[in-house]
Amino acid sequence: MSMAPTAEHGSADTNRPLLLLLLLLLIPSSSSSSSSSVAPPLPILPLPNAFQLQWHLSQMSLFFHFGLNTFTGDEWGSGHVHPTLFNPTNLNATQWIQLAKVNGFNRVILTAKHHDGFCLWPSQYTNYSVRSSPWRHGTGDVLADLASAATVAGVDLGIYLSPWDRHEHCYGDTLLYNQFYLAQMTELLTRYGEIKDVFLDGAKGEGEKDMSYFFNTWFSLIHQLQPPAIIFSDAGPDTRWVGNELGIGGSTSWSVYNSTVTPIGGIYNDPRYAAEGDPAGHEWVPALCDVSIRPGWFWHPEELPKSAMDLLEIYYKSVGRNCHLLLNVPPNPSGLISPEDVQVLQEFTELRTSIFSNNFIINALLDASSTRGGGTSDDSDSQFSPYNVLKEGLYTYWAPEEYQSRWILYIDLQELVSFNVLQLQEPIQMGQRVSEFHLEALHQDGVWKRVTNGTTIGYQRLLLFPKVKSQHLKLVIDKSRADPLISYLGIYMDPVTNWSSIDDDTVLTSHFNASQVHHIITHDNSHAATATASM
Ligand code: FUL
Repeated sequence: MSMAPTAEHGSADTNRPLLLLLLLLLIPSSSSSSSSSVAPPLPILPLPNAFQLQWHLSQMSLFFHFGLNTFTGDEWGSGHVHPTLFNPTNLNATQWIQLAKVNGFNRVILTAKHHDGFCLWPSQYTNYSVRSSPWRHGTGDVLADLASAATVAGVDLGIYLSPWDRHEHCYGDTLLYNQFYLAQMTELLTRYGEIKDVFLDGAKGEGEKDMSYFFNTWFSLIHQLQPPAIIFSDAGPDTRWVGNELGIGGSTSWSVYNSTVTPIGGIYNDPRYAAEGDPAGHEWVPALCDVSIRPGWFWHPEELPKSAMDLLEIYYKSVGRNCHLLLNVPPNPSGLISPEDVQVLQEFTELRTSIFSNNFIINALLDASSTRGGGTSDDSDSQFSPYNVLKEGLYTYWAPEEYQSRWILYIDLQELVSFNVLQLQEPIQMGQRVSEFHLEALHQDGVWKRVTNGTTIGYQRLLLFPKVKSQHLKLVIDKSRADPLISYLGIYMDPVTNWSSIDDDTVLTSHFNASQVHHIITHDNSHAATATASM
């Protein structure tokens, strides 16, 4: 009896090599030491946070300027127009939201309060609001309507709460007004579900009462009440103004930035810095391009929308330059977006779809000067394969081996193709890297010629150039803050846009309305302001 266990042990020992062999056969080959995964490269700081990443991915937002100005023809209301003028007969926020959704805008921002101080929600801190209007006998709430339409459609909601308030009597008293402003902000951020964007502009009329805004207190409270909210201002904290209201980003455009160089109010000292960003910056503060589809921000009967071609040009110069496009489409006095604006947006969408749904590179053969982890050109499944640039999304990308003297992607389109647009994307969750690149094409005379070149890529770069016909292309990264990573590459034909109008460099000067002067409040010194208030 005592021998039995030993005998059993003995037989297990005899079978061990066979068992090991079986085990080895059962373990997936990827976990064998010879082909284990290579870790991704180190991200390079600064990095976007999770909410900024979502914002980048959405690319475009719609802006709705609506309020008493819609009924008076003003752009900057005086703050003394009687609220009874606000009476949209047919307001339908679902129409606004559907328009956004079907045209590829999955975020919207409403002017909850513009400079005239009139509130589109029934604020308990003022009577100057929808509650004092005849609209729905004073029971209406534009923001509530928009919030429920947005929730149903899965569109993200944002608010614009103008710091400058021409109606509120405590405006000018730093302490009282900051308290008032934060009380209104709290209403907006606690009553309407998730708020994804808070838009703060710095406009203030010339000769207006001097006072300080406690920006740091505002930012802290906004992030406390709505952690996902992206706060826009001249200088962040989450996104920055590009410096013009034409929808034009810098042809060099870093999301990397130092907000201390152009603090709120300091943008006019260095508009180029605001547009271009700073590869040596320590913060992630990407640029936003705001522009109106019409000449004014509010709807006026005598004004017409831009054309779809104009919008496409703006798209190349904003979304195509690593910026987010915030396009204003103002509802009319009936409370609807006008048919001519609806038509233009539809044509704009059709243009984008017709150009960008046909990527000529989709069946190309790809190779690279090197691939991280040493994958070969025909190993299209390797983790950092050049073939990753065909897959949408930021998390699949081509990475070269470390310590290389050149970084090149080779593209064989497998047939002669005519094209005039290059699209590039970096996996920005790893930091923004590329600072110089160019594209070459092999011409029929057997000579490689430069097709186009650029500086930054970032979330997305679109370059338009004179039409080229070729089968073989080379994307060469000439300079980069760290090993370059490319997550998407597109080659398209745009038969409608004039490349020279896109190539034209940015208008880097600030854009003023001739009759009004932007005066930006420059101070955010809570202690000083408290002291002033108590004097
Ligand atoms: C500016 C304002 O003065 C305009 O009226 C508009 O709202 C624009 C988006 O911001 O600062």
